[in-house]
Amino acid sequence: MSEFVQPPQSTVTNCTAQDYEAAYARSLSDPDVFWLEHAQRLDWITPPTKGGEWSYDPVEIAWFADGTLNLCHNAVDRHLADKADKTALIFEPNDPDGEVRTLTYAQLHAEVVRMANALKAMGVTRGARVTLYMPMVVEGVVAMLACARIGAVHSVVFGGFSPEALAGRIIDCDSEFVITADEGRRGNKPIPLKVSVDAAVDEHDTRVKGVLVVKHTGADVAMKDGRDHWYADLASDGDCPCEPMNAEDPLFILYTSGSTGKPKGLLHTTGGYGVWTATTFHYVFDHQPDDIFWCSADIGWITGHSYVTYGPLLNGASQVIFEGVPNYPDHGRFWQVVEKHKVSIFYTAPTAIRALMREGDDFVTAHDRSSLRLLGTVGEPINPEAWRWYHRVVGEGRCPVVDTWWQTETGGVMLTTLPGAHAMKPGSAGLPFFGVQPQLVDAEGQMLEGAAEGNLCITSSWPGQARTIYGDHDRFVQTYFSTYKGKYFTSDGCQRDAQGYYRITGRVDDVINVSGHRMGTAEVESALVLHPKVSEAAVVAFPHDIKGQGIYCYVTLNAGLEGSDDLAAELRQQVRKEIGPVATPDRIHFTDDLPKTRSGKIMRRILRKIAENDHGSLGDTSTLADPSLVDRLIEGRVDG
Ligand code: 6R9
Repeated sequence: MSEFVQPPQSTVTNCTAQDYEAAYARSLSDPDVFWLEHAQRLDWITPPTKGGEWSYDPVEIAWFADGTLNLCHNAVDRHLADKADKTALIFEPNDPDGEVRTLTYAQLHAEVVRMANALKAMGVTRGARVTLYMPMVVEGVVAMLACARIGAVHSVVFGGFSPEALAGRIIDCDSEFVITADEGRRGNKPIPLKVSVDAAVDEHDTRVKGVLVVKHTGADVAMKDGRDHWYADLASDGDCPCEPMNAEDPLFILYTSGSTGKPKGLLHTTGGYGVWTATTFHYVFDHQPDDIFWCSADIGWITGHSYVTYGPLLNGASQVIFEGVPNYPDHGRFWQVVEKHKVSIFYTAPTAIRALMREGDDFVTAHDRSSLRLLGTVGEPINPEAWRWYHRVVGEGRCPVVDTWWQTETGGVMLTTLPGAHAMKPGSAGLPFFGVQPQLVDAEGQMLEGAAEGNLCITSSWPGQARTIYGDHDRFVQTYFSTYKGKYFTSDGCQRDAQGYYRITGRVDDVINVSGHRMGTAEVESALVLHPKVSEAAVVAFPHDIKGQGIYCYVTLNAGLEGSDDLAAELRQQVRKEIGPVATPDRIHFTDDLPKTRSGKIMRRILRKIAENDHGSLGDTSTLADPSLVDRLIEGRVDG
């Protein structure tokens, strides 16, 4: 059987294989002309005449620097001419019996103006940083757009972060304003957002002087006189023009949950980010006017910024905003929402796919998915097993799957197949998007040619690239441009096959070296989860007397199953079969769950420490979704 899965013959597509070849070649040979053309996807006040002006040594990056525009105008006002009555947002609440709220572009415009006026009434001015700590509701997207409208810089902090984490992010960018809600809802848990904002602001040395509170659940919350305002009290309908912004004016700051040190506030600017998200959305999701798009990411992450707020709305798309979680009230919730709103393009994370896969097919097949035509994944490597399930069961084998590799730092998709153009290879993200020049290098920075495995760098700039770390350009230079001088280093390991497809093997800090053989942890994990009883696996290194490093595997099983010595032996055999004896796991640790950040990323740092029997220095576990899991893991540690 070929490794490649052919896409279905499609009658409509934004990009054929020939189109891709020609456009990609031109994007490299003539990047300025190419991107100035694509810049025309946006409405400019002053159209740019300059393309990229950048250097990686020293690090200075600008795109379209003589252009002026406003991204809120582009996401909202611009569509009033021909799409005023088109649906922009369909809000699906946490509770399936709750009230669906649909906004046309005209209604979205009215709401954004009300929010922008409320921000002005609170004292927010052009250039001010505004921290958002919101549930996944319409007002979250509206607040981001309202900031963009008046030239304020939004910094969205995921609603699952603790008050401490929120305070750190408020202080780092010296934000004086917070937008929040009384409460959020996720599954059967209320999320006390306003209480957390109070804790962050009252117990830390912030300069916050205004807190705007959206009434969502109606929970009783304390309001501090002079500082806290109900959104409804400050909102007003009067005209609020879009502020003309330079292309290089800041649009937002977004903190990445750093594996080391304090979180980094990546800064994205207006023009380049707008062009990148508009263009990638159009091609990667093959967007057509009648599509109903749904990206399940929270606006607290870059995926929510680029493919909930900006990409879809810049393209005049109709999309679902979902407040809830995949397993409430049951594991069929995603597919029930797909059926209810006739979703045609669905974009989610591999961790969600694996979690739902383990619950069996019935939750999927109970719902009509005939509206779906395209599926996507993002956030971590997807193992071929989960890819195939997503493709075969969720997409009925009809829907192309785009496995999109990118980062907070890249602003939008960088590696993917295009749905109408390319065969797919389960487990491989695929090919570079227009203008992206990937390069694989070895540890010494030597460029590798052809089919190879190495560290993934990008050698030239692209419009959506982060410009700096807010307030710390040196750290930006150090983190991304100093390992390999003159190149952007992604910190991801990567393989390129003979067809030029890129497959991310995981962060390079996760590479295991067993007896001199390098192995991607994702590779071993992928082998483990091929076993029909395994739901998820996370593999880390531990010091090994003979081999240098040994392989320690944390394994979760499908619902209702228990680990045993026999099963451990089967799993070892499975890995030997898939990869080879060199990859044979040394230790298999059955666990009921894996430690994850609230965005669903497995926290390998913690798993490594436990595997190394070094629990004294577990570091910060406050971003864990379930902090009590750590003690259970330490107790269950497998030794010898
Ligand atoms: C968009 C987003 C970035 C890191 C990145 C990589 C991993 C993301 C991936 C993927 C394999 C994919 N990653 N997409 N790995 N295949 N399709 O997730 O941004 O939160 O900054 O994470 O996620 O390791 O370096 P961010």
